[in-house]
Amino acid sequence: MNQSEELFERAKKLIPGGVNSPVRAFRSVGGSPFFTKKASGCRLTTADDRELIDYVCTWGPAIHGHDHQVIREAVAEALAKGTSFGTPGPAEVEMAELLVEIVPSVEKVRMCNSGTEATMSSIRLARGFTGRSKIIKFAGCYHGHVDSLLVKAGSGALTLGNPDSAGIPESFAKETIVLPYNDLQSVQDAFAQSGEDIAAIIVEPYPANCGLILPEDGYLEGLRKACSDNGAVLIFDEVMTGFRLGIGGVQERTGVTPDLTAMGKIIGGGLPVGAFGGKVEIMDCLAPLGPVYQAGTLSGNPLAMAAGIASLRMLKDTPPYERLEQLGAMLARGIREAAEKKGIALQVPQVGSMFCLFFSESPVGNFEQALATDADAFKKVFQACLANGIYLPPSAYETCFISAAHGEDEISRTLEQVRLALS
Ligand code: HOZ
Repeated sequence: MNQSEELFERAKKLIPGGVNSPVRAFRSVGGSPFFTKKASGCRLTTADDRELIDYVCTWGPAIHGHDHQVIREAVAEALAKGTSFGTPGPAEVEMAELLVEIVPSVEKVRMCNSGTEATMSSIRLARGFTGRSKIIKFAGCYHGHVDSLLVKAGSGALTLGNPDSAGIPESFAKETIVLPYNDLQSVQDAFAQSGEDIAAIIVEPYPANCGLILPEDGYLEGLRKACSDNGAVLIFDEVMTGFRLGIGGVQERTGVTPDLTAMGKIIGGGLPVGAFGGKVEIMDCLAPLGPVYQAGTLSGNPLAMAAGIASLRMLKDTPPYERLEQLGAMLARGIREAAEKKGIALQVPQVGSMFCLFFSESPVGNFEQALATDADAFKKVFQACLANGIYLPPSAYETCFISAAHGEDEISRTLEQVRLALS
């Protein structure tokens, strides 16, 4: 037994499934997960001293690569002043100023501790603001493990075949209208039927927890119009896409402005963080100004703020996006060409530093089509790559990420291994 296997055996005795987040258990790709003892740049070092080129990037946050010196130094400086105050601190103001400056739709913002808290608080706020109860979400979109949003959800829920989690009372799920992504007619029909009750649409503007799905032309604009026409709040969950697909996320890329935005991952620079923000008249419904309650002992934590501010400042001062787009396109093109040569039906949707592998004859535009792709073929490629030093996400329904620490050498090495794995 190697070190990782030994650790996993110990973990399984004490932690359900041996992991603190289900996809990490490798259930859908087989085998036993490796344990990481350190990470630097675009590489992970396993407990068994294997080096892996990392395409998970801690599920998105590590856009600068792991253990970036600037972030490390910012955290060290903050650490010397205390780890948590339970009072407002200056870094929270700086973070708010940065987020309002960067994210087009954000006029006011509240910090929290995870993407799940950000989406959970966003829908509560939308309900409090509108006085309505129903939420529209889209099949395959994942908004963290919030009760009413774990319906036809992507990510680990989908990976493990439980897109509708147990433990959620039917009465909660009833408040969630689940519609197919990329189908505007169904949104219009839902508003025609229950418009008076619909508080919000919540959407990952580019769904990235069901593989990577891109919106058809006019789709996001159509969601915007449907909300505006019906007095509902449009919530973009940009936990994955924010600060990654351009500094202002999908809303900057597409010019479609939501009313509220859920954020996370990159804004913590690798520490636990979330935030939600948007229009002043909605945000001012939050306590202590308004009646919608939301709170957190560690919200605005000084270490997380320091890491996040350092991360955002680097993105502003030396934007990596053009280079990430080039690397992403190079990798996606290379994988497509390799599959074509071998006569393998493979779709590689890519935008900027995000991409995924869908083993399918035709492009994937929604949850049903993602489910119909060949997850076994992904499993084989995943295992072959892992055996040869390349770590792809351990699920056919997660998205791969590239960081600014990846270079052409790593991309070429990855292509070489993917070519060999595609057989
Ligand atoms: N739900 C996360 C990916 N979309 C997985 C988080 C983790 O396992 O760390």
